[in-house]
Amino acid sequence: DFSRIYSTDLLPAPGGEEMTGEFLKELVNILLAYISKSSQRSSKVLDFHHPHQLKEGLECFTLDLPDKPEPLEQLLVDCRDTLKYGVCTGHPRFLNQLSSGLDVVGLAGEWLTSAANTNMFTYEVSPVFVLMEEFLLRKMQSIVGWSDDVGDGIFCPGGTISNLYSVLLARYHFYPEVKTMGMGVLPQLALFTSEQSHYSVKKSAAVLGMGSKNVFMVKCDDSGKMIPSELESCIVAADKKGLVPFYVNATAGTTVYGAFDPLDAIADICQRHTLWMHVDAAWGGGLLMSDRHKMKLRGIERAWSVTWNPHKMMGVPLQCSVILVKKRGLLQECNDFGAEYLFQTDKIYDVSYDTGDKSFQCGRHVDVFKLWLMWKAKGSEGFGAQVNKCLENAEYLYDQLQRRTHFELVLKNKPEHSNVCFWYIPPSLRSLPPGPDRDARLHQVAPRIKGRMMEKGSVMIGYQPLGDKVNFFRCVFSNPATQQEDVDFLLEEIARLADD
Ligand code: ABU
Repeated sequence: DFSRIYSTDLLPAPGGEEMTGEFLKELVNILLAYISKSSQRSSKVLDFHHPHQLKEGLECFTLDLPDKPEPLEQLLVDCRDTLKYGVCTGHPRFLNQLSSGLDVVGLAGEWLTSAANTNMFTYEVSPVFVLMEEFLLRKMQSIVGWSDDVGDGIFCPGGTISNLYSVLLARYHFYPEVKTMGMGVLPQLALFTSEQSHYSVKKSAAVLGMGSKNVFMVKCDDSGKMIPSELESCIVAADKKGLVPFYVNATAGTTVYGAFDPLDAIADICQRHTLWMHVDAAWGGGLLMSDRHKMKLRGIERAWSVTWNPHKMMGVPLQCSVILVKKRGLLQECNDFGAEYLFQTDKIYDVSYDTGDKSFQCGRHVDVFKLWLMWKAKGSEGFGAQVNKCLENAEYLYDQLQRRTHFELVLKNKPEHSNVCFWYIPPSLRSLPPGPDRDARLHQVAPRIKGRMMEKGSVMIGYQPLGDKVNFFRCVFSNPATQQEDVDFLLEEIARLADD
């Protein structure tokens, strides 16, 4: 009974050890019930409420904050309710996002990280985590294919920030004086990325003062891969306009189609024009763990920098993202300001391990431990098997879509990654001829079905329009809990919910 117990009764209060243990055990029970429920197919993926409903408060759940302390009993109820009204991203039928699943060892890693509650900026306060970071970055660099004498990197908050680092570093590599003198020393720079790439490349150009209009969107083929000859034409055209090309982003695993750009051909072009080649492998990087699929990233070893998100295909709890940089020392040179209150040079240990000044953040969360612990638990082979399983699910869905009536694939070829894109054609549209009227009506189908899915809470899958294509479903597999029966359920549920 926690109804008369308050947070002030917990450690570090004298004698608070027993109550702290009881409170944490109760919390573990709540989490265990949640994890167990999340893995049951009979339970809902979500219990949807509109924002105004959650804001107004439901049963005993309110967002209001009190002036007086509340007992631990209420806090435990709040914990339960917070999970109740959230989305079970570990549920086998959560297929909505590139990051999904609930890895128990990863969760344990995150708990330990919070208990340690430290900061990645100096060896002084994070001796073990700093060395783990160095070790894991080297491991990932070697998997990318870089030799031991090159390579650097840092864990950072998500793929967008990793991509931002790549643009920042490329600019600093060519124009180091920008760090002190600012934009005035720069010519009008041009960046290149495919029309299917992540929006973070444009965002990086905007954030770094280069302007999103100076990002050239290179045409892709029908499967969503950048066309190398189009890249070269764009570079030549930008040059003729008086801009200075300096950076190319190639994508290994695009967000919607899961397409892999031809990295070797892009590397040849970058080499010819002396351009920084970045590979955004936020989504596709996980395939490097699989002997069966890693050849899809052939040429990644020629990149100057790489984004890779273990929180996506490798199922590490959010967040866990790295930027790998081939040129050692560049991160430090580009970002360091040597704040004397933090990065003193006369410490008792080798201060090159105070790696925090490589980052443009100051405080930095420890994202490395959960990945390290999961790697120990699975081994590289376990991650490989996990990736293979997700891609097998994608192939199964692709086969089913070909077999079943009233579904249409967006891309005719077998998926390269775990993305499978498709339309469902409801009864009222089946007799309509192709054309603008059918397209306009088909555009409304996926959002309507998705809305019904969310209200029912049975399954979650994403949708979007893309280029000239009206709204279609995008199913992605990164959750090891998902099985073929969930794929069958998804297709049957879509047909059920599509009732006109
Ligand atoms: N680019 C972040 C991931 C987006 C997604 O989960 O669909």
